Amino acid sequence: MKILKKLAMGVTLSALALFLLVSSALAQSGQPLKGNNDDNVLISINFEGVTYAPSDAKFKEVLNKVRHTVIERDGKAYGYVDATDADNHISTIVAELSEEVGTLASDYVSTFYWNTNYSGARLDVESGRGLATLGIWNDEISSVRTANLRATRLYEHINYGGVSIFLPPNTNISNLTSLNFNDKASSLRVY
Ligand SMILES: [Ca+2]
Repeated sequence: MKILKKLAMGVTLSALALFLLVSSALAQSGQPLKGNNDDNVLISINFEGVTYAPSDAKFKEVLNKVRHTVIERDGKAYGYVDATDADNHISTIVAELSEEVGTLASDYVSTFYWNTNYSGARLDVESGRGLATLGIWNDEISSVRTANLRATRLYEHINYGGVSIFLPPNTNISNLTSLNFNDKASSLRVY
C-alpha cells in the first residue's frame, strides 16, 4: 500500500471484505469458490471453526476480524487473525501440493496482470520465488492466474506484511477487487 492509501484504508483492509462484493444471487447459493473458473468468488468463510455465509448476522463482524484468508483447492475459505495460524494451514497445503509434478510451464508459473481481465503488462513468477518488493508493480496488480499446480499468496505490504490472501493452484481472478486486493499487493509468493 502506498502511504496515503494506508491512512485511508487501514480499517477497510483489515476486513478483507472480499465477500461483500459477491453478487447476491451467488451469495444465496451457499457454494464456495470453485477452482479453474474465471471470476471466482468467495461467499462463505470458516472462522474459528464456524462457517459464516454472507446471510449470517455475524458475517461482516467476522470479516472485520480476518487478516489472513486461506483458500483451499476445493474453494473453501478460512479466515485467521493470527499470522502463525494462517502459516500453519498454508504449510500443510503447500506440502501436499509440492508432491504434484507437471510438465507445463504453467504448472509452475503464476502470472500477474497490471489490469483486470488478464490485460496490460504481465509479470510471471515461478514456483519457489518470493518477491519481497514489487518495484513498479507495487499496488498495481489487478488480475491473476495462479500456477496449475502451485499456490500463490498476495500481501498488502512489502516483506510479506499486512493482510494477505492465499490462492490455490489453477485459479483465475479476473478482477482482484472481488478479493479486496485490486492495486493493493506489495509483495507476493509463489510456493
Ligand atoms: Ca492495476
